[in-house]
Amino acid sequence: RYSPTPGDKFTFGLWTVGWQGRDPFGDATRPALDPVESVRRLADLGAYGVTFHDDDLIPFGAGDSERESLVKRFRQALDATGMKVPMATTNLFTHPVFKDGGFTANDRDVRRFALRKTLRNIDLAVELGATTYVAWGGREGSESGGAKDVRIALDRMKEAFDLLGDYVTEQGYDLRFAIEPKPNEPRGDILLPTIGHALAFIERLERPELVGVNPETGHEQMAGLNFPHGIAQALWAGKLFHIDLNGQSGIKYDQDLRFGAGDLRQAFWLVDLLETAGYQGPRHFDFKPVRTDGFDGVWESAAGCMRNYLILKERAAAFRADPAVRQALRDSRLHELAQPTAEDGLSGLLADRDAYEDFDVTAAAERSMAFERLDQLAMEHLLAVR
Ligand code: 3MF
Ligand code: MG
Ligand code: MG
Ligand code: MG
Repeated sequence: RYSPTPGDKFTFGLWTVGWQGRDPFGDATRPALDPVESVRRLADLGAYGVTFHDDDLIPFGAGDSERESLVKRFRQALDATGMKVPMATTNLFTHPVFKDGGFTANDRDVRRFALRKTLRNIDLAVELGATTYVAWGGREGSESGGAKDVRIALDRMKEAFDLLGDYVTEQGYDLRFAIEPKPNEPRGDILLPTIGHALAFIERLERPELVGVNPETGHEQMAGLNFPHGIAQALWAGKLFHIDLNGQSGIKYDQDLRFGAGDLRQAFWLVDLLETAGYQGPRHFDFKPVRTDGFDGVWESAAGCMRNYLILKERAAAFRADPAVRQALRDSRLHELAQPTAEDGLSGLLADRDAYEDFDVTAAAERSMAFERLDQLAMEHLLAVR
């Protein structure tokens, strides 16, 4: 029970279990982890695949022969375990050259380098079978008002995604991009800070069909937003290409707790949403095993992410199947929300005296929405007491 299998499509970034515990105030608390070891351990735990930044696999600045042999070893581990690489991404934030950004650095040379670094890793991503390429612009932003002309920076951001879209189209790659929004950290303010900003940006691109979003639980919650609501809008727009699942307790630094920690209620509604909306993509965990723990905690928390997802999936299904919940949903008139407001059209609406002239506003105002009963039932299913 609650044991993951590859069919659950759970994936992990190499940088998650591989995080050594370095933070702004402290050094590493764990030794480096060999990507091959991560692949093996995650396969043993029941994961479907792994994802990586170019630099997670091949150290920044490595020569061609080192690169080749590292990729070969990695590919052998994938073949031996059956693990997949559904997504890859570029590190445009660690090296000091990216201190003012990659695609929107004021320094043009840096922007050209960032694009070339990305294009190079796209080739590898496709070779390894990835169909999604994530772009988190962690350094695209500023700490002060005059340092970035945001309108011009967005022109440069658009230019970058248009070029990337040209490249995959010219190469005939089956690869789509997913922008990962984040409000701040490491920059004071980051461009495309939320799901909504990213969705609006995408529609201005030359090939909007190639670009969607990769929202992360904690990133939206750092902005005080409701993650399931943001995911629902991304689904509604047909743009949920990928997702970063983790845990966050309120508006503070990016905690990257294991999935299920932090805001448990939002985690419940999120799993309910993903499972009922028919989301087919990987359930990707982008978390950091707490730096207080050794490797015991690393593998414990990786297993915990998957286990918690499966527990919540079971709880959400029990909630949906409960006849009392079905009645409560009717009492709360969710079925009415699903009806068009004016299927009779504008003329029908204008001619309908019941809609306005004869409408009993007082009676309608007095009808209870009965939401408290519904939410109590959800809580009791979440706590497994029903
Ligand atoms: C930072 C992140 C990133 C992105 C990663 C994938 C290092 O807060 O979430 O993780 O997820 O770059 O694109
Ligand atoms: Mg993050
Ligand atoms: Mg995070
Ligand atoms: Mg992330």
